[in-house]
Amino acid sequence: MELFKQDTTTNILPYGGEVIYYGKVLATQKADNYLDILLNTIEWKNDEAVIFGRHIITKRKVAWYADNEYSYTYSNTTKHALPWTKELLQLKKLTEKLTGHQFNSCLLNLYHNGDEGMAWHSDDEKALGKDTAIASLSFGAERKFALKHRESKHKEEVILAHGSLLIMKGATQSNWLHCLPKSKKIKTPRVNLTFRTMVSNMQ
Ligand SMILES: O=C(O)CCC(=O)C(=O)O
Repeated sequence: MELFKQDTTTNILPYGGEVIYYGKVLATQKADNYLDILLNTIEWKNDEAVIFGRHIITKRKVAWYADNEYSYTYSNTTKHALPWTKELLQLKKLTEKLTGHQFNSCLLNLYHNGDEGMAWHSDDEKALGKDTAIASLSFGAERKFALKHRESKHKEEVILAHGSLLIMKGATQSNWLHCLPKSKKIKTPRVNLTFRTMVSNMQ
């Protein structure tokens, strides 16, 4: 597999966590091929959440794959993991090789266009353990990814390219929120894979 060599040592956070953006780790043609396969083979479903007693169904679609048939609860709804597809396993191995971290699950997001995004949050559910590493592979439309410190409100931004890799680790989830802002300019889809390590609440 063709890989791009990047300087992987630069932390884009000034303090309180570690976020490394590797840039493009897959050649464009390879990334195009994965995007096509992911759009067509993943069991995409609209995401659901119960917020202040209201049942919300997002336009953004999600899917959840893992080593075992884990169940995972966030936003007061429970998701059940599907077994890895061939391509997801290939991408998990690539991510593990480049980051040096191991993962046992992947939450995927499909944003059909820039009308869909993700609000400020941190991935601090109990099932993920405290401050575990989360690696994010991006395919399709380039989108801005923003981080905001919980106390100082300091912000950092990075544009996530097609075929790129980013990792959040250290105390990032404890100290920083992240989001994917909406943008009227984006007319094409983006698929994001976040590789995670579940440590509890698995059934
Ligand atoms: O799509 C992205 O890059 C962000 C995804 C995200 O924030 C998450 O899955 O927690």
